[in-house]
Amino acid sequence: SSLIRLSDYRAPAWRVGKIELAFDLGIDATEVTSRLHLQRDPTQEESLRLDGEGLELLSISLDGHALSDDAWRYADNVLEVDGARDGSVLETRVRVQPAANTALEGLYLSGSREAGFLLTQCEAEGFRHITFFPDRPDVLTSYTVTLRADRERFPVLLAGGNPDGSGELEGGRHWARFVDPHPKPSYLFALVAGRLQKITHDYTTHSGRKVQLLIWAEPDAIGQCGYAMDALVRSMRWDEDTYGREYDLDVFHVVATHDFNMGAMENKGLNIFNAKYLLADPDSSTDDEYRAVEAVVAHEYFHNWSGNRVTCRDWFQLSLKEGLTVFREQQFSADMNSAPLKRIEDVALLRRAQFPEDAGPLAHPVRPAQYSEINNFYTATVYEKGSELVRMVAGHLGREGFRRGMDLYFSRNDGRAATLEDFLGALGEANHIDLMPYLAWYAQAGTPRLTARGHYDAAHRSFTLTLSQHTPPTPHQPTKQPLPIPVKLALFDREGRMMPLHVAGDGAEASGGTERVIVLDRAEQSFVFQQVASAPVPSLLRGFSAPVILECDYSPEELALLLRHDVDGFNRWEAGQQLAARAFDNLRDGNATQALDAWCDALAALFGATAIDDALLADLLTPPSEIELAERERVVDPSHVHALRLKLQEHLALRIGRETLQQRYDALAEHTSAQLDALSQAHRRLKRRVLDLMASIDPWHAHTLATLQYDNAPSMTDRLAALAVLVRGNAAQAHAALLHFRERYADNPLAMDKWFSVQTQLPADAVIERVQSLEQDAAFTLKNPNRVNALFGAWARGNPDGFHRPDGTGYQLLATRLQQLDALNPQVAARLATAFNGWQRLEPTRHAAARAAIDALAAQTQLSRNLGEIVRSMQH
Ligand code: DPP
Ligand code: ZN
Repeated sequence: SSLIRLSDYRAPAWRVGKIELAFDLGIDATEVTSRLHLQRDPTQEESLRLDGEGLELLSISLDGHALSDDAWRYADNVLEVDGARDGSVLETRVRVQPAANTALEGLYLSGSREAGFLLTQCEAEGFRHITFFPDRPDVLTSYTVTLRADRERFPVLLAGGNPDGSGELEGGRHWARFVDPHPKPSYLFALVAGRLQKITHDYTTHSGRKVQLLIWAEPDAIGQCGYAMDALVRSMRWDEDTYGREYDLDVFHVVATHDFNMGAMENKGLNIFNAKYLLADPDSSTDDEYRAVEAVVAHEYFHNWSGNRVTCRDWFQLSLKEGLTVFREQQFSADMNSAPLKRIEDVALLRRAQFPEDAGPLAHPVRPAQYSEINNFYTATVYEKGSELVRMVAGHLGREGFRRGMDLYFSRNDGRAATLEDFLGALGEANHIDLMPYLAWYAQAGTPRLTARGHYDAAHRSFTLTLSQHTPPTPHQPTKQPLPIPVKLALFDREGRMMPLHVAGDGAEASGGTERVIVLDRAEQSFVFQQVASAPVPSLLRGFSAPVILECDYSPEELALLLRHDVDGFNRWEAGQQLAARAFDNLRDGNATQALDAWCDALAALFGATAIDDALLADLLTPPSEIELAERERVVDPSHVHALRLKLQEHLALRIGRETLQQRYDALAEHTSAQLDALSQAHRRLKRRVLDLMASIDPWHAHTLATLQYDNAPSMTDRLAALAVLVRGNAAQAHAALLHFRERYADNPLAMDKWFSVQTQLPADAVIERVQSLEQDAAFTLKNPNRVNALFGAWARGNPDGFHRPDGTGYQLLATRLQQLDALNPQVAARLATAFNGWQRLEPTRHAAARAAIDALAAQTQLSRNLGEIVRSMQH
């Protein structure tokens, strides 16, 4: 079959020590000449085999002699060549067609034929769309790249590495050469050519290396790159301070494009960004988008060490670079902003995106055992759960121990293609700890359920905490083993004070603190705490110390106590989330209001408190998302979940009170700055939340306020928040505001994406019709991934009630578009198709409709490997 398996890994029989690449660039046709300096593994017999897809072969020669036709074969995207020896030089010339490349993989055109520019995307397997090569990450090669093009049409020529000369050619053409001193895998190759403008910054590393930083964008966007430059400089300094890692070339280029399948790409010395994660200004970007730019700039920069200097042996190890780099990015963002708010955001994302993935037909381990299409494994599991695994290990080692381990990991694996065993091995060895038990986390899919039961023995003043774990079966993994689960905990007394901890069997010196980590590493285990003066309320999994689902039979009063008193912002939020989920159950079952009352009372009290940060308060006032709430249901009716969540907010708003909400809104509305400081952002965040709550009890009044807020908004954050309230409430004023927005931002693609996506938040009975009319809009195109996600992604993922229509019209519309999209861009189609995830647990009517749509899609014979793999997995 076409399945690729981890267990089949073999070291490459042929390597390429050096490659000389030359491009004669053109929009319709580009010619690529490649000279591969081959190295043969003497222990393997295999003939030379090179990957290549969609290449028009113009010539091929070995060691200076044209190859006769019987000396090479091309089949199934593999070129096999006879007669190569260790030290041979293979030269190929091929032609590719950038403007016809709608898959945005390999060399392609971004923007229009007249004004656009050429660029490449190679991860994971795009390089084989550019030239013949052993396109696998464990082949590390030194690159010399020469670009030749018309000077007027392509004034800027960039490739990874250091500049190594440039000059004029005949006929108005010019050339530029780049040499990368660091051997790298082919997925990190990049070039860019076109009419771009730049901003620059001179940076000096701690050790004194001078680096020129250059951010490039099209002329209309170059004014929005300043924030990214600032974030880049802070990222570079942070990696020096925190991990002792410096940049290693003379130049660092970053380029923005509106046509990109992913968020951004860490190509060596030439990062390429989806404009969404690079451009920012207050008039068109929200606070959340600013933070996303900061995080992604940091993420791609951090890859220079975790990914580029130390790369992956094979794609099964993808989380080696992605999980680690997400973790480093999260640490950076926590240091730059508020650590508890960042943790809340990350855990909320994990629950919204990764837990459902781990619970559905697409569940896979952080290190998958097999795949058909690697691009389908750039998932929340590999990235976000992968980061949680690194966080557990880092927590185990402590700050200094982790740094010691990372130093050893980087130095030992520098210039190598490594594995997760290399990673855990180095971290463990530097600390004389065996971390290999954590490998089980990488191999096992599914989210573990952690059950906690407490028993207080008043006579002995002891508290026994019994923890047990269970991971439900996932596709291809019916049985599960116990995992090491670090549980950070504290005990609170009934006045909300933390109690000193004395664990039975502890050395005396470990006793007495108020917080500690215990590790559950079998199916069930009990931990006894002594000298406990009264029956405690345990605060478990503090900081979300392991990516598990905690089941603990707290009473509503106990959760409310933690919500009021926990000193840790994250855990306070967590107690509120658990309480809100119980409140949701109250509303669903209609037989009790204890949790609902406790949740509303506790939040109403906190609403009046002055000591609490506005941004944290805004998060506390937000119940779990509809997706998270649906995850708790055995059978899901998305309309019911939506209605109950609205009810929950209505109860909360009524409990806080109209007057109180209005006063708070008025006070917050007095701050009208567009500044980005933490306090201003916190004001805007709480203002949005308060307006939402007001809309739940008094829509007419809230729409009046929202219209005013829209008209006077000094920033996109306020403007978009107001617009969202109008659209979600299907307010009469929404129409005029949308018209105004469209006119104002017609020339700004990223703002127009928001115009599309906000409208997908219409109430369920109106939204499909709107999606269909938006598809007809002149500004809509299936060829632009951001636009596709802004419309179809925002609708299918962000409005479950509006997507999961009982009559199946939502499923049919999405399935039809997926098929059209697949013919243009398989990667984007496959990612969008994952919006069907969770369909198996839908109530019978929707279940049947979803099944019919998925089966019809699966029956199509033309599906790409990308979409085909997702749809087939979805069926099982
Ligand atoms: N490697 C990229 C990133 O996650 C994704 N293609 O940074
Ligand atoms: Zn990454």
